Parts: sequence; C-alpha cells; structure tokens
Amino acid sequence: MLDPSLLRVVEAQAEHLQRISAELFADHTLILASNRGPVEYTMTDRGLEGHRGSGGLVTAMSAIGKYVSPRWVAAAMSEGDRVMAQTAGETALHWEHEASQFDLRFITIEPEMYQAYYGTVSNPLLWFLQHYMWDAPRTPLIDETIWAAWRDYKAVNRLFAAAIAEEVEHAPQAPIVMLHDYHLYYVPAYLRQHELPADSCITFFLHIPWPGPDYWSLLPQEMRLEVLESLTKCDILGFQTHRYLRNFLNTCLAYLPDAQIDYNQNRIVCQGHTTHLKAYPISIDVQSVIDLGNSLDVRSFRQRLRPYTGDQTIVRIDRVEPSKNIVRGFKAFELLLERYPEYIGRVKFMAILVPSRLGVEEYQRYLEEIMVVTGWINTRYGNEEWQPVELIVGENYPRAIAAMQMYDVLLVNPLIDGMNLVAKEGATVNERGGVLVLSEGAGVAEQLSDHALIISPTDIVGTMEALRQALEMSPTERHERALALREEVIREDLSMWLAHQFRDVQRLLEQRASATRKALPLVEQETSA
Ligand code: GDG
Repeated sequence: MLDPSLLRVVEAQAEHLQRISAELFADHTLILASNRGPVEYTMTDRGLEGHRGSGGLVTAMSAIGKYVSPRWVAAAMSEGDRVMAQTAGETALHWEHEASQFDLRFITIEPEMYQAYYGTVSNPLLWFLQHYMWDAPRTPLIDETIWAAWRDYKAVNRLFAAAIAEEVEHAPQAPIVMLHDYHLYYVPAYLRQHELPADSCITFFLHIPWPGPDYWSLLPQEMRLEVLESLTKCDILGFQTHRYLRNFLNTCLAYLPDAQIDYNQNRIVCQGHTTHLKAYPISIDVQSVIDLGNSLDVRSFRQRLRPYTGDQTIVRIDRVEPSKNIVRGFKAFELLLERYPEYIGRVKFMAILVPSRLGVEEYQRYLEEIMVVTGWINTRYGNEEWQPVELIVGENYPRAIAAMQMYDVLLVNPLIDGMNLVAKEGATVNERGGVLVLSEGAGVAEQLSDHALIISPTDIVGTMEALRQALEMSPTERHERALALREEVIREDLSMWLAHQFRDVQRLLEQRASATRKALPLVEQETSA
C-alpha cells in the first residue's frame, strides 16, 4: 500500500496531465506510430484473441490511451494481426484495455520485407550499434544482403509514412504525430514529403541509447547521413537521458556538415528546419503498477514463487537480451558463493527471463550460454534439496511483478540500456526494503544512482561486492534507500513524462503562432535528472 502523501503526488501528476491533454487535444489530433502496437492478435480455438503487446515501449505507451484516444499506426506482427488488418480494411480497430483506448491501424508488410526491416536492420544492425554490441574487427559486415535489407527498411518506413499521412488527411483537427524508436528513422523525412497542415507537429522519442559519433562510423556514410537528415526533420526529438542527447549533438557535429548546432539551447538547424532536443526520462504508470501488485493474480503468483526464494533472494527480470548482461550477473553470483560459502543454502538468485528475438542467432546462443552458466552454478553449489539459481523462462507480466515484490536485492546490470523500467517498477512495488544494484550503463542511473549501489557492468568482482554489500546492509539503511528510490520514481510518474512532452509541443505551437516567430528554446531544458 502506498503512503497517502505519495498517492496524492501520483494523483496530482495525473490531474496535471489531464489538464494539459484537454487543452492540447481540444484542437489537435494525436497520431502515434511505432513498430509494435498496443495489442497483438493470436488465432486460438475460440477465434482471434487480442492481448497487450509486450516490451517496455508498449508498457509505457499504453498509458497514453487513458488520457487521449489516439490513432496508433503499427506493423501487423502476427498472423492474427494480419487477419485483423484484412478484415478491418480501411476502418481502424478499436482496442480498449484497462481504461486505455486506441484506434489502431495495422500496416501489412510482405513477410520477407518485414524480416529485412525488423530481423536484419532494426535487430541486430541498429540495436547492436546503439548498444555497442558489435565486435568491430569482425562485425557488422555490411554486404549486399545488408544493403538490400536497408532498402527494405526504407520501404517499410515509407509505408509507415504513407499510412500516417492518410491518418493526417482524415484527422478532424491539426495532427500531432509522435513517432517512436529506431525502427522508424526514415519516417520523418518521408512524412515531410507529404503535405501537412501548418500547425502540425512531428515528435520522435528514442527509447534506446544514442552512442557517440565514433561508434556511428560502423554504419556506412550514406546510411548514417540519411538517418541524421531524417531525424533533424522532426520538431522535437526526445531522448531518455542527457548523455544520449549530447551524443546526438556530437554525432550531428561530426557528420552533418551543414547543420548549425546550438549546445546551449539543445537545438539543431538543418536544411532550414529547427529541431529541438530534450531529455524526457521515461517512467512507469505508478498507479496501475500498484493496482496490479495488489491484484489476486499477483498474490497467487507470490505463493507460487515462494519455493523459489531463500532466506534472502536476489532477483533479476529481463528479456533474454545480451545487452542486459545476464551471464555476467550469474558469474558475479557464482563468485559470491565461491568467496562466501556461508551464503550457500541461504541466498537464492531468482531470474525471470522473457524470451526475445529468438529468430536472431545471437539471442539463441545467449539463451544457451545462460543455461550453461546457471546449470554449472547449480551443479557446483546445489544439491537434491536446494539449488542456488532458479531460472524461470517465459512471458508473464503479473508473475514478474510478484517477483519484484519479493526481492531483497534487485540486480539491474545492463551493459547499456535506454532507461530500464524494471528498476522503477521494482522500487515501486517491492515489499522487503530491497536494495537496487544498478549498472552505471542504465539510463535510469541518471535518476536513481544516489540511492542504489552502482556498479560497472563488466566488473564481476565489483558486482559481487555490491551484491554482498546489499545482502549485509542494515535494515535501517535498506529501508531508507528503498523509500528514497520509491519517492524518486513516484515524483516522475509516466504522466509527467507525457505531460512534459505535451507541454513542449504546446509551447512550440504557441511560438509558431506568435507574431515574432522567433525560435526560442523549449522551456526547462534541465528536466529532472
Ligand atoms: C526498451 C528499452 C526502456 C517483464 N516481464 C514481462 C514483461 N516485463 C516488463 C517489465 C518492463 C518491461 O517489460 C521491460 O522494459 P525494460 O525497460 O526493462 O526493457 P526493454 O524491453 O528493453 O525496453 C529500455 C524501455 O524500452 C522503455 O522506453 O526503458 O531501456 O530497451 O516493464 O516489467 N512484460 C510482459 N511480459 C512479461 O513476462 N508483457
């Protein structure tokens, strides 16, 4: 149960967002676009059934539908989505889920083209690049296949832009188009080729890191340049952290010769167009996470997970994703048991892993590596009655929330991560005064580092020491830190993330409408980091 004063903070933020949304969308229509939509349809014996799409982006974005009823343009990902798209034809599909509602428009893409756009360019090429995951002496190998896939990536972006342009045409009011993530880098450029009303606005929010300019040199000049030229056609470009924003400015300085870059105002003028840059650290929908935490479903999962806990329990929850650095986390735990055998039989490591991108070879191999390392630890330190690592692989959000309530230590050690919502959800729902062991590479460290134990993700000795420090911490310090973390998260609820963006759009539109037409900076560049 949340402290009533914190609950009031959450309510006040929601009311603030409600007010801003009511003002802005009184005369504007919101159009969202992302690769994955808020719902995925599967064919079952009972017919087509919709369930909420997975992943951090959808988790966060689904909350928008509580305040506004946007159009959401997304790719049809499953066979069920394609059937729904065909049945719906020109009509948008209405989707409602837990007080959120959307009008969804699926884009149907030829499977081969989708595979090139998603399975070759978005993941791995861009994802690996933006998480510093390439093995530079060997990969990426930009051969004919990659070039062909890049052309398909552009073609899919063109389809997105065309679908959005149609939505714009039919929108009852001036459109605000909010684009999301690295699958859609070319959409701003293609969208600008369509006629847009004068008081429309295009924003782009990047959920993943933006690396420094040197690393972008792994991408051929032509690709790099086109991506930058397209992104600088947005009106507002949002990043998770100030660091990624600075990296973007530096990348433009290095590779966009004609751009004027204003580091003070975080603004870029390129080919006569001004783009405002800002850090909007994404957050969680505190109220709905708390409500879910109090649900019967989660309570029943807590009972079921109990046998997987020890006297003290280290928990991690991640997609099976190499950038989440899961294997090193286990190696640090192994070192802990080796150095401090008194933990054997007492401390368990419960890892909840959600399968991800198993069509990409590296991800399959990574899952195998996880199996090997955990199998080894359990063989070495476990016996028939007790095993140190409990590995739970599968997708189940309520179960993940139940595990977050139960940790004594939450390990979040990604090599690099746009934000990391698990750290914020954990801080909100945990019931044991749990300690957060957090990588300096997670975007969330810009906000939570004062109250977490910060580690370098490659350092398994340092990680092991932080795990030990967390396990040995006095109850008073644990609870003080846990409370401070929770307050930090709650002060910047997801509604504030949205409110900051809506307010900046509002300001921009007001500036444009004003007689001076002087390009002022967007307000409050400092944000909350
Ligand atoms: C990307 C960026 C950024 C957990 N188990 C299940 C499940 N979850 C939820 C978690 C959390 C979300 O999925 C994962 O979000 P993360 O932020 O941890 O990571 P990514 O998926 O990599 O998200 C990331 C985020 O976008 C938002 O901008 O923070 O940096 O990489 O909420 O609790 N969800 C479902 N089933 C599960 O079993 N559906």
